[in-house]
Amino acid sequence: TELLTLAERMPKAELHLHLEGTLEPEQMFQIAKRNNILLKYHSIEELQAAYQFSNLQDFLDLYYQGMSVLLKEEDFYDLTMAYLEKVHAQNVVHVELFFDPQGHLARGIAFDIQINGITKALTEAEQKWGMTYQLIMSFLRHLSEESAFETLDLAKPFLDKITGVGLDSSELNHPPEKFSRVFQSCKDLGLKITVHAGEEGPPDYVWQALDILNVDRIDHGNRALEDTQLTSEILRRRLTLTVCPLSNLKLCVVDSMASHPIQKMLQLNLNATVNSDDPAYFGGYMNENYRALIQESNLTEDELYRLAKNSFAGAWLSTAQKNHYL
Ligand code: ES4
Ligand code: ZN
Repeated sequence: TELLTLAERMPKAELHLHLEGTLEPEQMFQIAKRNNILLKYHSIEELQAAYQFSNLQDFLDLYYQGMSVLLKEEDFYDLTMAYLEKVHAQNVVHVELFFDPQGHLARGIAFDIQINGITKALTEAEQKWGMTYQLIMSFLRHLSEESAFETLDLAKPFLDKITGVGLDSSELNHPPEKFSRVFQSCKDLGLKITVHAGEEGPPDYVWQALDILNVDRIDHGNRALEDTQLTSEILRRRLTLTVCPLSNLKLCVVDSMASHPIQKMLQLNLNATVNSDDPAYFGGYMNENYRALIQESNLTEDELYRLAKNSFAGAWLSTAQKNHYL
């Protein structure tokens, strides 16, 4: 319980968070109602009962349905602010959040509606609490290279608000190399790169993230541990892994929290961090992720500190801002 208190109180950065994955059932129904959208589920209980996933795709099917209630700038603002309030109360002082513009563009929601609502909440949190942030635009990997390029074009007027780009959605059969040209263009525009790799996909997809996309960070990376040369290369490049314990449990990436590889990652000296991924769907925010790890493993005080330190070290902040936190 001392470790629990330490984990809750220590300042932390969250580096792997999908904004659309913070949509709590209550808020989903509230926004659906004001937008006159009829949900497939008739009650919060009925919706929550569907939150049982055997794999990533099971979850994604619900995730795309859920986000379909988001129509107006105000919806994006309210969603973002609700998340920021929750993690501010958990001593998260820096956030780097993903949004999935293609998930909204497909429904006719313009890029400026999305990004203006999100950015309004982020700047308010900065003014109110001194919270710092970065915004990451993520491409949906089940869609085409052409669609990713179109999305990048739409983002160009807003690049002052976007620090980096990501790659998420269905990993299997959509390897990083599918988007090599898109990420080269992103790099040419000065954007940072992080991609989901090794969540369900094989070590080869993590190799592609490194050698073809030249990523600045890896999201998940669990399966990199299957290849010792790969872990050596991640270590050599000092790349941060944004690990998501409750997500891994819910999506059956791990069999149990006790068998979660994050402690192994730390023992290998990898820069692992704790993150919530899609907290409204996976059973908790930052502190609940730390709690689950502490309760189910023998994580030490030193390891907890390292996890928090790694979160700032891996953040896309200037050296001066990092030193402030470190
Ligand atoms: C995601 Cl957990 C996860 N994996 C891949 N893509 C995603 N999008 C939102 N959550
Ligand atoms: Zn994710």
